[in-house]
Amino acid sequence: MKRVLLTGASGDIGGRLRKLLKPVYPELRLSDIKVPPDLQPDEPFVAADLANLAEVEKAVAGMDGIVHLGGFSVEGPWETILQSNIIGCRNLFEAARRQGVKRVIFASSNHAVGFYPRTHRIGTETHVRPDSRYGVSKAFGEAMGSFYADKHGLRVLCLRIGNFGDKPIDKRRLSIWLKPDDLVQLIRIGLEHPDLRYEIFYGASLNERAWWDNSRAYAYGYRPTGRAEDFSAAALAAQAELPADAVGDFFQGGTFCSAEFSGDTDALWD
Ligand code: 15L
Repeated sequence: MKRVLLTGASGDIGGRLRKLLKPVYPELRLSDIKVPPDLQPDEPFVAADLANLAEVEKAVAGMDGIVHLGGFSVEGPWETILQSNIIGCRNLFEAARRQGVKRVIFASSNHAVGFYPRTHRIGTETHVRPDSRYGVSKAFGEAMGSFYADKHGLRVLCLRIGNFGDKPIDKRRLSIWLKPDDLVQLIRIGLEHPDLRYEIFYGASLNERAWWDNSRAYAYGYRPTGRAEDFSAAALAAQAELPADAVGDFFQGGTFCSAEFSGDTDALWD
């Protein structure tokens, strides 16, 4: 796996990841709708609007593998989600098929399953429970990956990313934190493991408070190094400063669940 494309290279995760992936994949190509402000001379860049299939095909041409971070990365208006994450995701997979790409890593999100209560431990074989239009688009991306894997033989890994960063920043993030180095490890499994055809893994580090059964990732050799509990005192102190949120504190997706919530809070189900 030599020629790898990173979409969403100008985003928060993409901006960090491109520097971590470059030593592993020296021919790394970057793409986004806008140029990263600190683009280096040794970083090939192809601008592409994900909603434009012809542009996406140009970005994808000649690549062996794709790490697809591109799209809208939080909740947004339906029209925005539709263009970036539904049409954009379809274009990415279709461009990959047309251009003979072998593998795609799809950046899914914990928000595809955010309406599971925190009392539940879930794996990846249970049905999705999106907590937002954004979460619905991530569930769609997982389905697209499965379809292109079964129908066209593309190898696909979907990563339900928790919260990416140097440390967990509050109580919820103690359960879902993903250390940058651990994301690189997961991506390498997705791009290189010979047995991988279609899988969903959780993008989470070694979190004692995890709500997720990530045994599929472990079966492929994932050995995370980030220990969320090393940061628990600071994360819990930060949590104490946040307002209580009856819905958000009950479900795994946090504020993505409580935003626009108009259900029955007396009947929160378990
Ligand atoms: C996500 O999927 C978002 O992209 C990120 O901004 C965070 O909100 C993260 O989930 C989270 O749940 O903390």
